[in-house]
Amino acid sequence: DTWRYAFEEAMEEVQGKFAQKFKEEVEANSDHEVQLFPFGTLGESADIMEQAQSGILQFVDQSPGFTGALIPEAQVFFVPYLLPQDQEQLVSFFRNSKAIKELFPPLYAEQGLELLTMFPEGEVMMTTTTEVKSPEDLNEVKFRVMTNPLLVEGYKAFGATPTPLPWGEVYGALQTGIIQGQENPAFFIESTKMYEVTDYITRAGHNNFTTAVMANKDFFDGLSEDEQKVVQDAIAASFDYIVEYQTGLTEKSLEKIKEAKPEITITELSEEERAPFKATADSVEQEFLEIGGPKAQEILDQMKADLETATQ
Ligand code: 6CS
Repeated sequence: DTWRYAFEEAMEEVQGKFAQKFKEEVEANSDHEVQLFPFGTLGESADIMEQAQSGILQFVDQSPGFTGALIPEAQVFFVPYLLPQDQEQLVSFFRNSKAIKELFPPLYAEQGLELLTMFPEGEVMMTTTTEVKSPEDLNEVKFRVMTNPLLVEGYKAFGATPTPLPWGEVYGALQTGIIQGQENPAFFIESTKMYEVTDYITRAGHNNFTTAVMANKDFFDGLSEDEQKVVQDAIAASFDYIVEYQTGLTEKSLEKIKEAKPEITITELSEEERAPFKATADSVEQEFLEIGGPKAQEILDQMKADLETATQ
């Protein structure tokens, strides 16, 4: 039979590449077909999540940036400067994290979801209509964030006026001046042409974009052990593939942006310039413990232990 899989990005963006690999693996190793639904074909991220929870979809890719509203603990990925910048350390964290492999799955299960994997999509950068070198520069900036309460708190701490919006509204909101900034990895800024409606790209090194792939839990529980293994093997192969696919992608994407818009200003903040942004991390972490649900402390502690192991 046919399994339906929706994601938050276009077919040739990172989530789409992951999904295409998953489809290829499942179809090579079983009699099942996988039908892919890229961004926009079934609605916004919140829509595809509802469809996956209700069983209309068998698989969904939704980022904690949106899931944080549903599973408060998933907001942990928005404590700034928590994840390492180093790609190898980052991947090692995602491969081995006990928080991801053991603590998060029961929280997703409560929402009718089988958490299959989480993976990184690249360093998050701010794109704005005015230059950002310090939190003061964000003072008058209405800054679009994903619909995640902790991300709102994080950008408040950065000095901005956070404006949570679904993805589909972001280009238009920048074009009309409703907002003056947003954040995303370089590949996404390039493919969605965010550089057309903003003039500055700022690398504060505050986060890496995390996403998650899930199955509807009743569907997954109803599969035979062999079928579950086909799914899990396909996920593992897609994880390896997507890590490899992203080698050099950030720099390549920034080059393409410069070609398309030579007048764009791309700034990597110095350690000194990053300091006031980094100084917000403790207060945002405190906020996470308050709004991050009953398991917030346990998740945070385990994440930190996992990160310690990954960065040794
Ligand atoms: O900012 C967003 O909403 C989107 N960013 C990425 C990199 N993927 C999907 C998400 O919807």
